[in-house]
Amino acid sequence: MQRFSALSTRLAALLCSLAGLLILAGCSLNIEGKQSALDPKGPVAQNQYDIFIITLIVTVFLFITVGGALGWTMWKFRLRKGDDPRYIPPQTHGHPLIEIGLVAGSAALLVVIAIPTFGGILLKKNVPLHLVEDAIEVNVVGYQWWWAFEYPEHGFYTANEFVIPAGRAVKLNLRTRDVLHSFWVPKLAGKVDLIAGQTNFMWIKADEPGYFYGQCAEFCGDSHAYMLFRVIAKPEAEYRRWVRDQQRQTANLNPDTGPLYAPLLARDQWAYPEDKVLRGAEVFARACASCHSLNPASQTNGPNLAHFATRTTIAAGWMENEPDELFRWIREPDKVKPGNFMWTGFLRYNPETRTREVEMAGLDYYDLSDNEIEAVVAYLYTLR
Ligand code: HEC
Ligand SMILES: [Cu+2]
Repeated sequence: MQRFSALSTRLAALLCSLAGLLILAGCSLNIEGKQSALDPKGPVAQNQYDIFIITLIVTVFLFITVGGALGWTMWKFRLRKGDDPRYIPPQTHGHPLIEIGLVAGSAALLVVIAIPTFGGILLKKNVPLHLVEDAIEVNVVGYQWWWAFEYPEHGFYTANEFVIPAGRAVKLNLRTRDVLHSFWVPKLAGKVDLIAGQTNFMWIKADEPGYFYGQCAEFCGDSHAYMLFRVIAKPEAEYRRWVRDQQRQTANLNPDTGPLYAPLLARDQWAYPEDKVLRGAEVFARACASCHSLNPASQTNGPNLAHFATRTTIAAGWMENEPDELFRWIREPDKVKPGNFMWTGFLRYNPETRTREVEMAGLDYYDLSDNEIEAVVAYLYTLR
């Protein structure tokens, strides 16, 4: 019995330290890390950081006073040689001054936390007056497992990355097309959920130009962990140029005036041979256009690809936008992001046959050859 309990104590200690190590492995000591909320780069994130610090100070104060009092009492009233172990010192239970003091003290500490917290909630929901005039507006729509961004004032859509002018407030209207998601760019602001049937608001502002990493922060199905996005803050002039560029058409969308989806980029700027690019346009029309719009002004079931070549990432921030990665993504999107609708297509439940029928076929159905995929990669890089 003795040996068994010694062994089990050791085992428990080992398991605890392993668990502790695992937990620590999830932490980063790099305060400037890509998704660190401890490195605020805008007023909303700064405000939330300040609230965090106030809460931290209050709780550390509580820890030290309560823990200190406990430790001091244990030390002072410890059992000494010659003490009678049955002796019970006089009790203070029911001492009104101490009890009222403790209740009032705790309440006061809660108020210290509550005031800046309520202030922070109000701040986050409404762009402050001095920033309202210059603010831009972006509609954010969450899909399983990617993001659409619409610029309603300029009439175009983009996906998974959006550009904002540094120094100006950006009002975000958050909606979802399917399940709950949560919009989170740690360096610019805390999380706000995207909830079906309603629009939530928040605003962000990047003080300086920068490249900010975002992430869906509400479990939303198979590929939730791969539902990333980027916010790119640019100086005013570059932002304006970007907006102008994004409004431009990049492919010939009119079947009457030319071959379907012929690229509009000048031929001498194509990075691939002509026959490959034109074959790619055909593949796109056949296997991709049902889900992807090449018109910057319209949004369909998949990410808008009108300016795909100007983006830095693929697959909602999960891969770099470069040819090998793009090839792999089109060849096996289900391996990159499990459950992905680009592979499975969109199904619809038919109540009559009581089965799920294919409403829009995915790449699993099209079974593209490597040649066709290379061609469509060549074509996609003309969409600038
Ligand atoms: C059944 C609909 C569907 C079809 C068909 C389809 N896609 Fe997609 N595509 C999607 C969806 C949905 C996503 C978003 C996937 C994700 O990140 O979760 C996507 C993502 C992408 C992306 C990444 C975009 C980004 O910004 O992250 C590219 C590039 C792409 N598709 C290219 C293609 C090409 C090329 C074809 C044709 C060969 C094609 N897709 C066919 C639905 C489709
Ligand atoms: Cu999500």
